[in-house]
Amino acid sequence: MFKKAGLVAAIAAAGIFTSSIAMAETWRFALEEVEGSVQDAYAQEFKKRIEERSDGEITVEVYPYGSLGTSSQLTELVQQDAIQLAFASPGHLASVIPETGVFTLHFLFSDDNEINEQVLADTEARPLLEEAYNEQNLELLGVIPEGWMVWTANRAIKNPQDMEGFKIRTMTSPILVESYRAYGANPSPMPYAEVYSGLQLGQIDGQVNPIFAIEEMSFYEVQDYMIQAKQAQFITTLVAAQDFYEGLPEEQRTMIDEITNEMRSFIFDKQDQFNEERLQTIEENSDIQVSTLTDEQREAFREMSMSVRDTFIEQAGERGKKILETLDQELRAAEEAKEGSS
Ligand code: 6CS
Repeated sequence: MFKKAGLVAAIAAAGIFTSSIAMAETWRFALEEVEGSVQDAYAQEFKKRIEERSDGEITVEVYPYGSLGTSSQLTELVQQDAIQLAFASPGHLASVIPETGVFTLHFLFSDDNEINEQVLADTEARPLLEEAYNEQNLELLGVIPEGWMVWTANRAIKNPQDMEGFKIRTMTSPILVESYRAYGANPSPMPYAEVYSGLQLGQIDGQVNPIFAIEEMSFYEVQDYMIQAKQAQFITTLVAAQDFYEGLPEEQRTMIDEITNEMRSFIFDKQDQFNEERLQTIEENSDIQVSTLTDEQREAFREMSMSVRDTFIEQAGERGKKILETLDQELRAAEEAKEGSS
C-alpha cells in the first residue's frame, strides 16, 4: 500500500517539499489512524484550538492514515522535519526507540484506566523518555492511552495453550513479538494497512487492537472471536519534529504545551466513548463472539508475560530499566492510594 515512490508522490502532491521557513504558518499533522478514529478526534480538536488561539496565524493540516505512509514512515518524515507533528505509537516506534516498548508490556499498567491516565500525565519517567526521543530528533508532546488491546481470532482463546502456534499480527516492534512468543504464539509483525487482507486471506489467525480500531478497520468482519484480557492498553505518543519545535517562538511552544495538556481529559473521554459505542456497532452488525477472560485465566497469561520484562531491559538498557521501574512504582502507588481512599 505504501511503496516508497507512492509515498514521495503523495508528499509532493501535498506540497510538503517547501522550506521550513515557508512552513512556519502551516503545521502538518500525520495520523496512524483513519478518519473518525481516536487520533483523528485528537487532531481535529488540536487543529481547532491552535487555529483559534493563534488567531488564524497558524493552520494545521491533518493527514489521516493512508495519505502519507505507514507508522514507521511517518516517524521518519517527522525526524526529517518534512512533517511537523505525528502520532508515533510505541508498538512501532520501539523499533527506533526501544525504551518506548515499556508502553506495550503486558500486565504492567493498571486494570483501572483512570489510574493509567493519571500516571502517564505526570510520570517522573517523562524526562528520561524525552531524552530518548530527542536522541532521535523527536520532541515528545504527549503520552496518550487509546483503550484496551483486545484480541480478535479465528479460534476461542481462554488460556495460553490456546495461543500455541496462533499466528497473531502484531505491530512491528521487536518487544511485541517477544510478548506473544512468551505465550507460545507465532507473532507476525506487519503494518496496519495489511491486517484486514491478512485476516481475510488466512495468512494470519488473529490480531490485537482497541475496539474502536477493530470496528473502523472492519477486522471484526473477518474474525469469529473477540477476547478481552485487559493485558495492555494501546498507548500512543504525540511527537513533533525537534528542529521545528525548538525553532518556534517561545509563545508558540507554550501554546502547544498548554493545548496538549488541556486536551488530556478531552481525549481520555473520547477514547472511552469511541470504544464503548463501537462495541455496540460490532455486536449489532456481526455474530462475533465477545468474551472476557476470568481472573484465573488472566493470571495464567500474566505469569507467562513476566519474563518479557527482562527481554525489554536487554533491548532498552539502563534508561529503559529506570523507566520501567519508575512507571511500575507510580502505578502500584496510585492503585494503593485509590484503594485506600475508597
Ligand atoms: O495496529 C496498528 O498498527 C495501529 N493501531 C492503532 C489503534 N493505531 C495506530 C497503530 O499503528
